[in-house]
Amino acid sequence: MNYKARLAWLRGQHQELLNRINVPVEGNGIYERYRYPVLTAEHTPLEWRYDLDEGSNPFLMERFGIHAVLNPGAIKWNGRYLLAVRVEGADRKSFFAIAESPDGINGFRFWDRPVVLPEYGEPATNVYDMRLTAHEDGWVYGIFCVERKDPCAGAGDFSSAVAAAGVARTKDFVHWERLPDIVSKCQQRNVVLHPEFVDGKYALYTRPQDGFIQAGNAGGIGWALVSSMEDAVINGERIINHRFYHTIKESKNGEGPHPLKTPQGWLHLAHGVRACASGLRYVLYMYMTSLEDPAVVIAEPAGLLLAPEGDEYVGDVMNVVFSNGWIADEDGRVLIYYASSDTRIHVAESSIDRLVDYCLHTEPDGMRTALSVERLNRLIDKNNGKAF
Ligand code: BGC
Ligand code: BMA
Repeated sequence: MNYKARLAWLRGQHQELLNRINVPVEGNGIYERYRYPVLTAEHTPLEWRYDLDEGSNPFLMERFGIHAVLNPGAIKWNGRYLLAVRVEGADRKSFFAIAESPDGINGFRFWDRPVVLPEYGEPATNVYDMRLTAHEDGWVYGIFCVERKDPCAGAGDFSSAVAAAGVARTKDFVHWERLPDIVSKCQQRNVVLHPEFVDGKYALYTRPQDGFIQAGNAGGIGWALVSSMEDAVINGERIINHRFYHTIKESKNGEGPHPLKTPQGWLHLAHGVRACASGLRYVLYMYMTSLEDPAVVIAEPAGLLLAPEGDEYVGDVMNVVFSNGWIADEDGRVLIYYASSDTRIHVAESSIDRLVDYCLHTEPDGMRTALSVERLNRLIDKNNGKAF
């Protein structure tokens, strides 16, 4: 194809993708997935990927490869649905970019430019997985993972890294004020800011880790109060949602987006990881905490809420679903944004009522097979109109 024909073809393909209307797929009653991803690498603007000057790019080839879009923070902002997307280039570095949709499902479009995030301290090699929180102090905070090479890595070790929680805040999603990284004795990758003050302090969900990959002795979703976000120091955190042998969160777990407040308690979405022959398997699960004390778990349905299905299994990092963004609408609709296999972004729709029902009326894990069979028999008996 010559330059002009190829450009017309590229623009046509891009528009067709951007204008595709999504359709819900009936499912398990807890939520409905939508058939198509809401964002893929191909949704990024052509101006980001191509040099559109025939003189300097006669073959109209990609000059800035974009490989994946994943793990977005999410927020409803002035009636618009915004995602703070992790965009990963062909060079494996990721950065944040805002994508906007009028209804949260269709028509997601990237803003013209990626987020320019000011640096803090030793410049990061990578940043990813931003959680957005509109805090009652009036700022919108983005907390994200900041990854740097481990300064203690031996010669020839190009994998050891140190993960810390970076903090930035904004009022318009264009200008971001970078605050100091959160100081913590452990490595931290999944830190989430609770939207309300607790005892006059900022409350953080944390995920202390012994190393970059291994949860080690630490592990579990932690809870810590800090006096300021301008120099946040975690002095002591306690685990509020534990890992457990032979569950979907045996190896690791971490808070997803910040919890949603409901009259019955706080709804939490998290990821659980277990190891298997094909590597680490990431799934989503839920739990609920008390309104009086968001650090006290009041319900946790057995097992997973959402695992990869069909095409979702395939991608850069197989067998992964991950979520760090959801939006609760004024009418009770909940949009759960999740990425599959670290490659593309999907949405599943539910409601506050349904998720509360799921959490409060789905039985917890008995942690051993015999109790699972008892639980199943209780349900079968109920369905047969019998009681024990
Ligand atoms: C990757 C993340 C991943 C982490 C732990 C990082 O280098 O960018 O996507 O979660 O390693 O495996
Ligand atoms: C991590 C996360 C995500 C990623 C997942 C699977 O630990 O922080 O960035 O989706 O691994 O690779």
